[in-house]
Amino acid sequence: MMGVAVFALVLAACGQQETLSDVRTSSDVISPNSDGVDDSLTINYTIGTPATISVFIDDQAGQRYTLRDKQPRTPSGEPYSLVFDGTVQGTDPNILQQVLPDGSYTYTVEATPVDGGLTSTATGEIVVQDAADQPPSIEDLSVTEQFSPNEDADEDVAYFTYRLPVTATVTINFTDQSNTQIPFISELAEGPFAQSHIWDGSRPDGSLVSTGTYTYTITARDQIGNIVQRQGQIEVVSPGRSSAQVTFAQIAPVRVALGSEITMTVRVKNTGDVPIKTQGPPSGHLYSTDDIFSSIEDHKWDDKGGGFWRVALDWGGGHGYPFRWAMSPRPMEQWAKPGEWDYLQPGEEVEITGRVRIEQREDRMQFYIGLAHEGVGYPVNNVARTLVCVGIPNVEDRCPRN
Ligand SMILES: [Ca+2]
Ligand SMILES: [Ca+2]
Repeated sequence: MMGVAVFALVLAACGQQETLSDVRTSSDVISPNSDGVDDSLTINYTIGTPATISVFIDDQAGQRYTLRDKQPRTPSGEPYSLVFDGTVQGTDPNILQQVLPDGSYTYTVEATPVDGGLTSTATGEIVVQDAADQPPSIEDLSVTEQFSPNEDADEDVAYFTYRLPVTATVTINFTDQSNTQIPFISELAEGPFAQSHIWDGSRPDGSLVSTGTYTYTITARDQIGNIVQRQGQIEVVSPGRSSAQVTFAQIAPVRVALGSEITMTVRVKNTGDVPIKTQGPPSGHLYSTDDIFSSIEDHKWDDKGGGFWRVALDWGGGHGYPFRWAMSPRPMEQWAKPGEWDYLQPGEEVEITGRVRIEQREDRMQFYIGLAHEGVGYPVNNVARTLVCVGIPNVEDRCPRN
């Protein structure tokens, strides 16, 4: 049913165009719940002289919500039409936009002639019912306060965890101290359950942010039109990328008897700008070809993910570098964390030896060296390929001489 407004001021002068006339709504009732029925209405008005218009919604307790604020309008025979979907600017700083709760409301249209005449005002009633006024609040929010994205396997990422009560579209941005915005999560539809995101300190182009304090803003918008946000601070400390190069690599000898050892000698240099974290076993450790790094010493040296580097040796392909050694020349008792891990500092170059006892009954084995950046990949791969002949008499002719 159409609603017709009451005019507080009616210009009676004959022949003069009324500043504001024909104020009416397309319906008396709105049910903003996205069910396709009465989800919005229009507030229509006609302007007869150049004017600025303001439109307000007042609830019964006197709280006023502004829909339009002193916007210029030119006179027109056609009515202006304002679509009202039941949402207004939130009264809480963390609620950017909210659906009005059920109840009776007064709407007001004010038109003030640009030439300074009297303001013309019209009011009417609308009823909000079956409103979906529950905002998509960001609950149980937990955000890492400080992290150091420098690939040393120590607090390298920041975690965002929260819970949404309803399905919502989520955006997360960071702003730095000069107010530059860094997008992180853009318009992601998320369901009503626990959510988590991991930030590694990089911008969308992959470059790392610099040291400093960043403000995060999480915005959640439901399909009805409720929009909430949460903000906080996150501190980035010592960001950097790790990198290392092999400067020398050798595998010897190239002819061995079954049951004897080969030795890998590798010089490796930290060519990045952050310390590299490395774990064992230590330089000099002896493997058997039946071993794998992850299972020796009761799994003590298993891949821990998250950025440890090691010198690695493989043979024949497809084994995923079963033999690995720490990139530290120091005995384990002298490591940064004694017996567990050590650092290779930026610019530091060290020599690592690794030993493997040949117990596979292969006559010829192709060994090669790499650097394993665990959880990331093999930044150095397949270097110093060396054919090692295992002393089985009938292949003597096909093997190189030492
Ligand atoms: Ca509806
Ligand atoms: Ca770190």
